[in-house]
Amino acid sequence: MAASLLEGIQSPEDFRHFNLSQLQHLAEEVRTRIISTTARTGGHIGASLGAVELIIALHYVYNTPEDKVVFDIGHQAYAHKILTGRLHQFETIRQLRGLSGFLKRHESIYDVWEAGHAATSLSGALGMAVARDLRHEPYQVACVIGDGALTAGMAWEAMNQLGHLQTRMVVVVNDNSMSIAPNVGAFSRYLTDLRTAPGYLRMKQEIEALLDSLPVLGGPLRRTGERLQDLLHHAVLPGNVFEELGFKYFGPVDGHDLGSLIGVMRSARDVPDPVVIHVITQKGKGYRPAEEQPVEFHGPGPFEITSGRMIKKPEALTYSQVFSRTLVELAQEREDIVAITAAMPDGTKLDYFQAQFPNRYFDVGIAEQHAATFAAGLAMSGLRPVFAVYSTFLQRAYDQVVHDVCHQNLPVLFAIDRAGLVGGDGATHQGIYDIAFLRTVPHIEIAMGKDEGEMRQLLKAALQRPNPVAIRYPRGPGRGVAVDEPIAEIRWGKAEHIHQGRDLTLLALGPMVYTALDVRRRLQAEGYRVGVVNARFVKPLDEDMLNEVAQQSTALMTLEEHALMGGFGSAVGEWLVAHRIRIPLQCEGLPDVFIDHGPTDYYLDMYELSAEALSRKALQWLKELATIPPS
Ligand SMILES: Cc1ncc(C[n+]2csc(CCOP(=O)(O)OP(=O)(O)O)c2C)c(N)n1
Repeated sequence: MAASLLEGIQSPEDFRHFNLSQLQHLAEEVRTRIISTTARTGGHIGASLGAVELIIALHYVYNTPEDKVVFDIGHQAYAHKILTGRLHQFETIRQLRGLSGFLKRHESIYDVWEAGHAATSLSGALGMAVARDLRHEPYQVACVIGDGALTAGMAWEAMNQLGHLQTRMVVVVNDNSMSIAPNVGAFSRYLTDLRTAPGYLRMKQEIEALLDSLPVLGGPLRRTGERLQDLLHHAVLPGNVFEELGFKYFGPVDGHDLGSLIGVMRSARDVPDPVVIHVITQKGKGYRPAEEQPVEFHGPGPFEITSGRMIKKPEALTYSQVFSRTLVELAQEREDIVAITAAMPDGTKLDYFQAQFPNRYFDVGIAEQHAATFAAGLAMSGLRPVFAVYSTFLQRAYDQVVHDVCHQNLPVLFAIDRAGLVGGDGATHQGIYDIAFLRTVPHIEIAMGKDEGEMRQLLKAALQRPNPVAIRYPRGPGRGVAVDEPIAEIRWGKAEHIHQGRDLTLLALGPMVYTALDVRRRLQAEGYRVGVVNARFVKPLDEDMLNEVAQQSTALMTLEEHALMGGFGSAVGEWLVAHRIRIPLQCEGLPDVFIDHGPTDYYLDMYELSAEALSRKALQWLKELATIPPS
């Protein structure tokens, strides 16, 4: 085994003098490191293995960090982390206080842009390139965007402006024909055509060489000559969307052939106009299990390297699994139910629904905005669309929820997956804002069951409502309650008053109900009489229940795994104020900060939402209340 080149790399400067074979050796070492680390930590291995050569070539050709390389999402950039001084921290990736799974400006000066959501790179990079020009600065700007992210409207909003401004910037399209699942849509098909068109590249080069060889005209005839060249170009070459939009198109180039990549990148770098480099890569490249099962290896947990088997402890069905099974059950009885995902068939488990009802299932690509408005159109025309979407990604479709769904009061069901803390993906993916941003919008109703069984009941009931509804549920396994029985009816808008209590009533949302029951046990042991309400509904609030507990109890405490500001507790507080009900209220939830990656339990503890911390706080508060004379 040759000596390690990787160990000597502190920054890209250290390999800019390498020859091709050294670079290839480096790529292999980086690849091995990604595999051995993610096998232990889990993470975005597939995309990262596919982008190893691409990242080496970028840092080789560009003078980073002076030149800016912007990565879309950032999940594919593990090689970038390893090569920019983070090799020895790499094993901490996605772990508490370790490296983020995405790019972070505080981690490295080479991370010039932070993301987690798709298709922001082009707009961010264009902003940098325009600022550079206005400030007369010399650096180059390149961005890397996947074919999946190019299904997002936002990418095309940026392409539109870039093609118009003709700003100097390089757009690397990292085309592996995969989103998380196989990429979908007409544009994806177009990219496939572009890279597989037989002889297209050769023909293109020959025709361009021919046109270039035409005599250069001088003076007033020059412009006419150029236009004639343009016309001929368009007349004889099959249209290329990028060129039509004003980009110079380089490619397709093999994204695992470092020599070709570097050659093409150098040529592209020296073009003073916007450029697209179309790079063909393979997801999971170099690790057989990830090449063969790209969906499973998009972002797996820990796995066994030799077999590629996932190291998973047997757990209860996940909320997503129960959601999809329930939807199938309901769809068997109701032909009007249709399901939508924005590029997350595996994550939302709608792939199961797809298998049963292929014609009633739509993967719209990474296009949450379109998905919401598409659902509005379906609902307008007699169907019952269910848009299964992670809480964090619904953020992108806010105006569509407000303007198209809620304003027209259409019966769209938003099945909000990953509501609450999400763990390893961290700050950009926490599902802790949706109540706040949905609750203010007229017509929509919002509910969350205490477990997967209640989620089933809420889903069924929601599909009978005449208006938009959001049903939230958390990431990961449910509590293992029975989900095979027929779905029981639930009274819409009604909370479940589990225990009554004179001293304090805990109003809990979602699985926090179980925490509340634990808190109650602890406080009862201290001699307090504590009530527990499973709130279920954030909107409408169960006003009868609120009136009742306000009369029965001395104090109220709300519990939720959501931002405190604007959440369920805020709703309760607003209601009490509006009804001039004077009762001590304490709201428990998440603070006004972005919460990083790390185990959910750790953050629940840190933000005092564990049963232990809540009991401590409640005890303290009850003691304080006892010393305050009644007003
Ligand atoms: C707005 C948004 N929706 C969904 C996702 C979830 N997601 C993460 S990676 C990914 C696929 C991206 O595909 P592509 O851009 O081709 O990159 P690749 O993983 O193939 O390198 C998706 C859908 C996201 N990050 N952002």
